[in-house]
Amino acid sequence: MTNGPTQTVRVSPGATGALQTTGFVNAGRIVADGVLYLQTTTFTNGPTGVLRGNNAIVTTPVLANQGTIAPGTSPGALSIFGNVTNSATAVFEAEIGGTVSGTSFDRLSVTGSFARGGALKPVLINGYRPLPSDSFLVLSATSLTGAWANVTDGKVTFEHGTFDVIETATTVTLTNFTKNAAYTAYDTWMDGFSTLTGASREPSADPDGDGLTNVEEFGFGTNPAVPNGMPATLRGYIHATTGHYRVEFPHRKQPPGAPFLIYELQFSSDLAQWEVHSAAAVAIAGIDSLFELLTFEDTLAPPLNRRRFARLHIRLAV
Ligand SMILES: [Ca+2]
Ligand SMILES: [Ca+2]
Repeated sequence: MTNGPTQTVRVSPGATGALQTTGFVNAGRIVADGVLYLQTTTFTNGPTGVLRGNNAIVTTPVLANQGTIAPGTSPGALSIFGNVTNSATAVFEAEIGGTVSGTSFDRLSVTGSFARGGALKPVLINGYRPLPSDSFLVLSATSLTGAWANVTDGKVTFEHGTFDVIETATTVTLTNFTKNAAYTAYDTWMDGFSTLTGASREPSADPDGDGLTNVEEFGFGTNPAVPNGMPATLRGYIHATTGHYRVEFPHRKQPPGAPFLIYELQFSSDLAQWEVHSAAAVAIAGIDSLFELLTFEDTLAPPLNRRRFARLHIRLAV
């Protein structure tokens, strides 16, 4: 029996549910906000499967995880009564948005054995950035075996930076957070906008509702708390001499060899197929100490008697 990739099985708070069949493969989402009993001969959380929830999973067979175990429904505490194994594709996702266990950061408690495998994936949420002295006990089990593939020399590197991973025979704790260069630059810029707090500070957020995400505002040098007119940021035209399309936009100056922002320019003739423009800028003009105006030329040769579109993806270099 299978839970399909687009399907969700949810046990509501206060409720009890049971899966009673021979073998069961989860390819979708199982949310244990109540108590879920796995009374199957085998139970596999497949590579696309996600186990979540704020309550408990009681498993009769070994819970074979090939997918994601993510306590809470962002964030929370989940208990597993039974034994868990993790294969190479497995992910243990620990959301961290504060220092309160099971409330503002994730906690998984396993009463049996937990065989580590695959990836340990910390995720910082709601704009929260831990102090180096903060520690987060994200996993406990009666016995811990195995190892995560992405923990090296007692450290895990993830989107925002690095945690030390302190592992005992029964617990896993994340501490000594060190921010990477991209988030250091981004957060320093964001600190200049005191009205933006919590989740409004995230790179993907658009708190002023102007269609530019915060990371795009960072890349263009616009104000993330004040709506902008879009045309000011990306201008296209046909160059009088070369006859090629050109696009120009303000670009934050980067440390040589160590960019903290990635600007990816793409061209299209039909808005369906997009080509990444990999050639260097044909012109660079100074704007101020932080920004320069970059000009790129489309490779499509004249005559240009058809439509042409450009778009720009800006993301942090992590
Ligand atoms: Ca915006
Ligand atoms: Ca804005």
